[in-house]
Formats: sequence, C-alpha cells, structure tokens
Amino acid sequence: MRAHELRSIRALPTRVRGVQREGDQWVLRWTGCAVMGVVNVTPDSFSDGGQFSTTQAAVAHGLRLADQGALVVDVGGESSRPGSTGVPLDVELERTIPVVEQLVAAGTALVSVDTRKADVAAAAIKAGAHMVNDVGGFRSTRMVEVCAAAGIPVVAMHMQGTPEDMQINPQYDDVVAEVTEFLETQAAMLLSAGVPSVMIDPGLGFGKTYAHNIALLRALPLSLTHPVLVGASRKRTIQQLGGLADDDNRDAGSIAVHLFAAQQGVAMVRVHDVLGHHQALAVDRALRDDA
Ligand code: HH2
Repeated sequence: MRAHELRSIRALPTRVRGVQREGDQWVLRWTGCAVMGVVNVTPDSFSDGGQFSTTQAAVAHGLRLADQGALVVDVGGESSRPGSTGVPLDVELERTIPVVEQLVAAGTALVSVDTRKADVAAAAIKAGAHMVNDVGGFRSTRMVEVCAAAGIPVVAMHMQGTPEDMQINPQYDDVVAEVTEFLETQAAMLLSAGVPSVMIDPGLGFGKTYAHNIALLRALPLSLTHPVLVGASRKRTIQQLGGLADDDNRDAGSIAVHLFAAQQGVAMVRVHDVLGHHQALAVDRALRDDA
C-alpha cells in the first residue's frame, strides 16, 4: 500500500483520522486509497442534480458521507457536465458557502470546494474550507494566489477546453503524455507559488473520448511525485466499459474502476456512493494486508 500525505498551513480538523500537527504545519497522512464524497448543491449535475440543492439537504448529505467513511467532502455549486455554460458568481456563492461553513463546523471530514472561480475559492476558505478542487487546473493566476495565501492543499485537474465545448471533438497526439505533462507543470508552478501540497487528477470525461479515458486509466498512477485523484463516478465511461443501458445504475461499475485505480496506487477517488466504495476498498485492503 502506498503512503500519501497532504500538508496545510491552515489548521485541519483533528477529529479526522490521520490529521497531525507538525511544527507550524498540519499534515494529513493515509495509506492506500481514500474516498472523497461528492456534495453537489446544484439543480443540474449529471447524476444527482436536484437531490441536494438546498443548504439543509446538502449539509445532511455531506454529514452522511463523512459518517460513511469519506475523508474529504467536496462541495460544488456549478455543474461541469458536458455542454453546461456555468452559473453566475452570486448563485455559486449562495449554494456553496453556507454548506461549507456547516460541514467545517461539524469537523468530521476535510471540506473541499469544487470551483473554477477564485472568488468562490476565497469565500469558501474564509468559511473554513480545507482544500480547493479546481477542474480548470489552476490556469487562473488569481486562483493560485488565493490558495497560496491561504496555505491550503489543492486538487489540480486536467480539462481540454471548457465544459461547454470540451466533448465536441477532443484531440491529442498522445493523451497520456500531454495530460501528465500539464499536471506536472501545474503542480510545480503551484508548489513554487507557495501552495503546500498538490493532488493531481487526469480529469476523466473532461475533453476526452472513451479511448482517451481508457488510455489514462491504463496508465495510472501517472505520477509518483504527487498524490493522484481519480473521478470516474457514474460517468459515461462506466456505461461504455460495462455495456450498460442508458438508465442502468452505474455505482457497481464505478467501484470496479476505482478499485482498479486504487490497485495502481491512486491516493483518492472522488465518488457519489461513499458507502459502497468505502466497503469495497476496505475489503480489498484487508485481503492485501493479509497477503
Ligand atoms: N468530476 C466532476 C466534478 N468535479 N473534480 C475532480 N477533481 N475530478 C473529477 O473527475 C470531477 C470533479 C463531475 O462530476 P459531478 O460533480 O458528479 O457532476 P457535475 O459536474 O455535473 O456536478
């Protein structure tokens, strides 16, 4: 089992397993693959849009995911599904900030904010968020500055294009080399700007065909320098891999892909079904540890 760590200048919740204070830094350590639970405070996310779109429902869902074993809960207020055009700043703030505040107050998981807007990241950090997950991959200088100033770990994801146009005709000469090079470059830039730790994420389904997604999955873990996060949960690739019908539930297939990723050394998987993933990863870990 590979060991992983994330460092933070900002205090992390000590109730969360693996959090320790070291001098003027806080460190989160874990081995194997941890779970990040998805909290979509949106009416239109591709798999759970509208289910948790009030503050109350989203907070209850986040608390439940922490209880089920999520090390991180990832709060998002803007769908990035293919074709989506984004939401105004005030709407995204209104959706995410009260949820971040209440999940931070509970202290049962690390709280990350899933946003491409520096103003949302800044407000979430002010509300206590421990991490920023940017599907835009920190191409925005202000986003880098906000996270560096706060001294928090981040997730940098690769996307070709924007959610609106990314699935129109994604093109690469060598998808694995191009995605890996982008992520290594962004991670080095973020660390030199003062961000204490970076997780990198190939961004399955973000400007990628089925063949691109499969090539990236087969090349995992992609990096031995930075912890790697993978998010395949309920995505179309699961449907295609499993030969599923349009409305078939994709949770079992998501677990299969994420177990494969975990076995390649991936540090964290971003999932909707935390209960199922936590159980599958625990069983896999127990079998391997015994061996
Ligand atoms: N996928 C989605 C959103 N955020 N962040 C990271 N780091 N990696 C991912 O693969 C990723 C992500 C899309 O999933 P979801 O949040 O369920 O859908 P929507 O964007 O429609 O809200």
